[in-house]
Amino acid sequence: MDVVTFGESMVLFSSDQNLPLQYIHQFNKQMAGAESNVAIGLAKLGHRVGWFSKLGDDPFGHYVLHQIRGYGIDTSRCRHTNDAPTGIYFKEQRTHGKTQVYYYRHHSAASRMHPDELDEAYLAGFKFLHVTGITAALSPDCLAFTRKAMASARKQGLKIVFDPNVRWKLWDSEEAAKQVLLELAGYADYILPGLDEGELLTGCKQPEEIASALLKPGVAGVVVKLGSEGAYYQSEQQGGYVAPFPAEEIDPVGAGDAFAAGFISGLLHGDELEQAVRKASAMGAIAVSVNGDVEGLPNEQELLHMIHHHDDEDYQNVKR
Ligand code: KDG
Repeated sequence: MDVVTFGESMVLFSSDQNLPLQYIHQFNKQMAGAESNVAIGLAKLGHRVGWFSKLGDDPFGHYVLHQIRGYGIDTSRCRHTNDAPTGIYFKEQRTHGKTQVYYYRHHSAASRMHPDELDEAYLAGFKFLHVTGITAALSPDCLAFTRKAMASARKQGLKIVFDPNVRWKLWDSEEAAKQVLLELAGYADYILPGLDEGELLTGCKQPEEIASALLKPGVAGVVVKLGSEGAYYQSEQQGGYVAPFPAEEIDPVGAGDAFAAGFISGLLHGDELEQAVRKASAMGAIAVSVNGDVEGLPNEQELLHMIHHHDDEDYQNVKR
């Protein structure tokens, strides 16, 4: 198997009405979660993926599981519990590109993932582990679970891709987030911060400085996501900027997850870092152009078509 990831997926209620949440009277029901977004992105690109979590033994929990399983993702290690409900959240989109989320996930089923429940032997069947900093912020048990999964994956030879994915509504303080996320980054082979996250972790403002600060021994690559400015990547041997792919920003939520999926897919194909980051950027651009986290994500052929089409149009890869 190729990639395994774990984390909380929730039922998402969004609306076609561009109104403050309190005035919306019609919602669409969807499913979303950063890690399952990555899993779905990778599955759509043809990779063999596993995702697990703890879901409520409730209609929403069963809905989430069926959705993810429907993409051909292995959910065999997912658990249900009667002790807590499946998390939900609401998305308010006042104008295109301006999105607010409201979580109802405190004490949710996923926040009860316990380290004793981790199936370490299952991890051994994968090449990559993808982890986000969201899980660590859900509860002390989830933090312990995340530490154990990363340590175990490292010991068992999986490559670890870590996305800090700071969700301020989940952390008590900047200091708490920084301390935990830096610790988790220490387990990773590849670290994918956004510019703000990089600044939080390192105190540096420039992508080059952020990448250098995070590129400790054992880290194979750091990629700083720069949104509409593209991305900066760095390894021991190489570093450079990848220009953005053009995108009409409709819904930015999920762009980082699509980026991670494109990046890991590139690595699985044996791409050099730069090429993997280009795939990641293309995926991010596709994700923001569609309302919904995963609905617009491409298959392998569509992704390559987008990249080559861009090359044909004299795509300039800005390297410094
Ligand atoms: O990255 C997209 C996620 O933010 C969204 O799917 C919900 O997992 C989510 C979260 O914790 O915010």
